[in-house]
Amino acid sequence: MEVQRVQAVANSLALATDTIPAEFVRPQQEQPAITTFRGPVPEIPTIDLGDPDQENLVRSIANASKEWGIFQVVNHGIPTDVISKLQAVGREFFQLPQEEKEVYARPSSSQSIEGYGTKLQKDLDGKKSWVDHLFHKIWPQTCINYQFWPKNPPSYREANEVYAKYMREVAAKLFESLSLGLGLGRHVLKEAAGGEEIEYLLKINYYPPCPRPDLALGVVAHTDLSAITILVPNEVPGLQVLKDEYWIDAKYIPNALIIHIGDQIEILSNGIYKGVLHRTTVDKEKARMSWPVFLEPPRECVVGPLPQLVNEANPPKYKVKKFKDYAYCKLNKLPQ
Ligand SMILES: O=C(O)CCC(=O)C(=O)O
Repeated sequence: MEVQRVQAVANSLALATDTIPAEFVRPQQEQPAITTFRGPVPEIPTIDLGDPDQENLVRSIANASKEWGIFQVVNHGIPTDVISKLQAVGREFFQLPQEEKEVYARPSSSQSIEGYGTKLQKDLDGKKSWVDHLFHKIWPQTCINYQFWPKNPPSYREANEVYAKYMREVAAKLFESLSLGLGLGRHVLKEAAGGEEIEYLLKINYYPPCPRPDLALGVVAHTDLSAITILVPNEVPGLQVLKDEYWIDAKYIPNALIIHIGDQIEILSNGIYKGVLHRTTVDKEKARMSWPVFLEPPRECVVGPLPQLVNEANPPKYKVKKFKDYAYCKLNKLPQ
């Protein structure tokens, strides 16, 4: 079956058009023009990861994860040129002719999410999202399938390997602070999420310019399946988070990383930390891109509320289950 890519749909629309195919028009209760909050709003916290005051850093990360489930980090230690190269090679991949990108298409028979693609299922209401993507794992080495790493541009592999190396240090620091913020030992949370076997799944989102950004959505509202997600955006804003029932825009901060608390940290912390509900809007003139890395427990890892955080006054709020079973239910929209 030939899958139509959103990038091809966008290219086929006449330049001056102000319509999009009906399957991309979201129902009114989701349309960004109607549902985005346009008043004074509190800002997603920005945290200095280089803060020498360790207690302050832990407190800031814990508070942001309790109140927001999302924060931006600056002074994270990843050099600017490492991030720029990651972005440049991803951008070049999406600029390749369609048939070159299709070489990396996710095989329809595949059990894995890896590869170039477009969300195949329509939503329950029959609607589609204005975004294409490329998924591949970047760590640990034993999980990597280079079949899905573009060979063009030739520096794609090196740029991703260098980014993965630096990004792992950021991940380690986040896990430690989150663990200390729960009053636990610094290694507890990372070990519970799979330790050295945690899988780092990179996704590149490509949101083509859209003639009706008021009606369409990129990625629809969801929380992440991951433990933590570490995201690099390009300069085109579009990420929105639900805070106190309002959809609010995330500010673009050059060179900052956006950290999402995912479902697995919410579960391990027995709901003390919150997985953030988020979605993306698209732009009329510019392509938006983002590079989330989902830090996921290995498939067989059993995840449930940490016993240290559960007692009579705080009974477990979540089931204990293997990550693969949690993922299956989530992806198939089944109750957990
Ligand atoms: O593009 C973004 O900022 C968010 C992407 C996202 O939420 C996703 O790919 O799951």
